[in-house]
Amino acid sequence: MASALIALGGNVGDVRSRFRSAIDAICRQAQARLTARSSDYETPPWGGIEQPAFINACIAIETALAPHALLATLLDIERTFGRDRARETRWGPRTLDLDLIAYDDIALATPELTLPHPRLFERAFVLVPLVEIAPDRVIAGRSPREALSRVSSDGIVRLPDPS
Ligand code: A4P
Ligand code: MG
Repeated sequence: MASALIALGGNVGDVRSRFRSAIDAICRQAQARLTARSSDYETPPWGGIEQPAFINACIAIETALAPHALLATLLDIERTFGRDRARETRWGPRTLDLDLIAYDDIALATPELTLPHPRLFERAFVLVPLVEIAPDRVIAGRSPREALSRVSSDGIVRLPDPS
């Protein structure tokens, strides 16, 4: 089994309940066991496009799938939950975004998949939930805790757990 970190994001519709269903789908379809789940966070939109706030979270799983198969499963689940890449703009609004942040210690750069995720260390909306579940995991020689200390997390709010 391999250990993978996945970032979840979305800003259209009921994102928090979609996260719950998507995490169930990941465990089923990726032959995976959930080993950690962060809180949900409300985060200001990143990327310079005016749009509603996002909800972001991170999970850790143990999976039997290889990296490309895991990515294909994540893209499939995005589609199941209403994502239509043909209609969206880069960094614009979306129902569900699933990014593979890290997979064991594997580093690779193929047209479909780059590991670790190339924009991870610039994004407080990924690092804040990641610090909650894996503060000291070494990813490309850095830890989420150290990386977060170098970016602004202004405006990021931890949401209470749903009752
Ligand atoms: N791809 C390559 N490597 C990976 C990887 N490690 N994980 C490829 C996932 N996908 C990977 O994905 C485009 C392609 O990247 C995939 O088909 C896959 O083959 P995408 O999700 O459509 O990415 P994108 O929108 O073109 O770019 P990027 O940088 O991944 O954007 P995001 O992460 O999708 O950004 N602000 C806040 N606060 N919170 C957010 O969640 N999200 C976005 C969207 C913008 N602003 C945000 C947020
Ligand atoms: Mg993505």
